[in-house]
Amino acid sequence: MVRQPGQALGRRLDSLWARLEPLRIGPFRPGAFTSGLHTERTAALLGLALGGSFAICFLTGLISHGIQNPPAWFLWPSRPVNLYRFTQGLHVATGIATIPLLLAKLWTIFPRLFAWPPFENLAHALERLSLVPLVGGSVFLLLSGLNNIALWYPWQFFFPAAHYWASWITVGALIVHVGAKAPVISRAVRRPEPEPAVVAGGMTRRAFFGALGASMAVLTMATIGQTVGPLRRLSILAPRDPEVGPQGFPVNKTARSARVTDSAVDPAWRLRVEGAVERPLSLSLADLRAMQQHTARLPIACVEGWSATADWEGVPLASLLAMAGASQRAVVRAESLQPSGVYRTSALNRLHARDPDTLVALRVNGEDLHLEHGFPARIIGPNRPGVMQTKWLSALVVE
Ligand SMILES: Nc1nc2c(c(=O)[nH]1)N[C@H]1C(S)=C(S)[C@@H](COP(=O)(O)O)O[C@H]1N2
Ligand SMILES: [Mo]
Repeated sequence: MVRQPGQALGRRLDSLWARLEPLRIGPFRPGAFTSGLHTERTAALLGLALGGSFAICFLTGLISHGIQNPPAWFLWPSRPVNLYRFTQGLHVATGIATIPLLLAKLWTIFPRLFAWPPFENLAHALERLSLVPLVGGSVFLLLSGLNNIALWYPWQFFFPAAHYWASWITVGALIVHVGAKAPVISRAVRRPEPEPAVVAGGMTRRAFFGALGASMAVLTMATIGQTVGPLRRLSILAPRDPEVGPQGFPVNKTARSARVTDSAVDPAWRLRVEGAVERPLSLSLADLRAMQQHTARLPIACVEGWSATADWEGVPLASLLAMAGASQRAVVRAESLQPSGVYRTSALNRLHARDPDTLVALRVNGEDLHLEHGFPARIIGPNRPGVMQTKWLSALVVE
């Protein structure tokens, strides 16, 4: 007889589980979980909803990452003006609504943690192990994202990089998981099992899904007003109110934390236009004010999911580039007075650099820029993430 190593292992596992039988106490007991909701179908339906919300978060997250770290083939347009505001608002709102959804899914499947036998063969063990990056990654993404929009950083790592790489790991694990569960998913979706008997004090699936949907709706209403202006009064849990702050809108990164309180109000301040130009410029605030001004109504759309529209006034970047004799296809790096920090500069691709509404803004909502909003001059352009609307400009370097 040919010995089959797989079978031998299987037999040894069987006898191991049989010997461990007396240890099946507490949650390991057969019948330890009484709710009729811990079923394949409930788990599969919640899984489908999670698949949809993860797809939205992943795609909108990739867009946001791509705009800030563009690969050579990616050219983010400057129109429509509110596109990034929409994709990033959707990213954060979907992430928030996913929190109760993920909790419901984890509750539904958590008895499986105590499934007996723990695994039947190597493939089964590996499939169960793949849940570690899936569950760990999902929880990490939602928690770190939530901390980030609350501006609470109890960690040392750089949030965008950690959030980005964790998303690839999680989505990879999700694809493996969906592949492994495909038969279960199609069975659960196509042939609904009869509604399980309700245990005393238990919930029906309809009530469970109703409560879940209600909590997702309430969380969304309590936060979405940070980007959907008319709902801002309902948004009691939103970290930002888009109408509160100097000159009527919020501040991200204060002048003090950027260490520009002295340099920004120094009368010797000049805006340099340099790099690949025919005529380098050095302009005082009076010079800039004397130039032809242009107004544009544009949002600040922060990566943290809040946004606020304002009326901006200043010199079109394109005018300055033309004055300095830069190429029509110029790519520009905006530098600020801020001595250090990842967001002290930002890049303007050729579409953003030549859009007529991309401004070196001097005024907002009818007043000179408040120091917190970037006095003496800042970049404001259509369809740009907030982090790229560089405040306290010092130089425009043409590349
Ligand atoms: N120099 C500099 N500019 C910056 C930042 C920064 O950290 N440094 N933060 C940006 C971010 S994250 C946002 S959302 C907007 C906010 O602009 P506001 O404070 O005028 O609303 O400014 C951007 N400009
Ligand atoms: Mo931001």
